[in-house]
Amino acid sequence: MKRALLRVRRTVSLTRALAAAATASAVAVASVAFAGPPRPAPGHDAHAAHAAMSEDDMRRSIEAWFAKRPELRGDEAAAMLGAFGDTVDARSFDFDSGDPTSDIDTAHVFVGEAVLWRRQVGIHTVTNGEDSNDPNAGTMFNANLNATSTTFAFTFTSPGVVPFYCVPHEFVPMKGYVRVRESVSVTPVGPFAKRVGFVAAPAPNPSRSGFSFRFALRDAGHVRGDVFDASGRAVTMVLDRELEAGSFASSWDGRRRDGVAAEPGVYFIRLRGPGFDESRRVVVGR
Ligand SMILES: [Cu+2]
Repeated sequence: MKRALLRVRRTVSLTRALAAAATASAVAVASVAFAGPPRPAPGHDAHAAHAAMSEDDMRRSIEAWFAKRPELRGDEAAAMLGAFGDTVDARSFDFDSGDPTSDIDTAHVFVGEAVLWRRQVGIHTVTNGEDSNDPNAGTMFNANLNATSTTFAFTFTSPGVVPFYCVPHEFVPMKGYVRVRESVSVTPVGPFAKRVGFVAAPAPNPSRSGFSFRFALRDAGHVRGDVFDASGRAVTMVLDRELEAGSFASSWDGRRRDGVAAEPGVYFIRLRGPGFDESRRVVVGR
């Protein structure tokens, strides 16, 4: 959310705020029919409506919600042990996953990865669903985010788009999406070769449409493949799983974590497993 909006919000009169509340409700009800990202944010007057909502009002709306749908924190303990595919910050009136162009952000993970929500300020919930009219609201996860519960993590196990929102701020709207993609497949192609790690360089190279490569494990273990750009920034993850000893084929489709094609340029595919940690240079062509 743009900072300027917060400033505007503080100057709006109560009368205007109440009018905006009515508009915001209408917008929220109308929007139920349109599932899936990305959608333009409704009128920013909705923020004004929430200037009129006291902290007690918010607490009451959260309590009423949890009386209807119990808190559901999911497999947080397990998620805490792993790396997070993406993080979402809960700010005053929005969820921010780092997209500066939109008030309604999308977090990106692969199947098996967790999203970590972090409370920056305020009292919120992290509730799955488009809004409280969604029959599935709060059935997958439904967690408090406040001064005592400052983080929430959830591991996504199937591909798709999962909407989420904040109960006391649903009409702002304070919401977002998690897009869950299948990680690139790994295919066993034979017994262990002469060496571990890369056994066939990424090809074709350069390429505009992705790179295939082969690797081998002498011992069973965890293999992680990541793609970095020339300046060392992580671009995406290509594999992250337990494998038996043997030879395998895998690939990078030339896309970033968010599914957008990587810019032309130099990248490195880094492969880490039992007894190896090596990188191969690839060029995404124009
Ligand atoms: Cu909120």
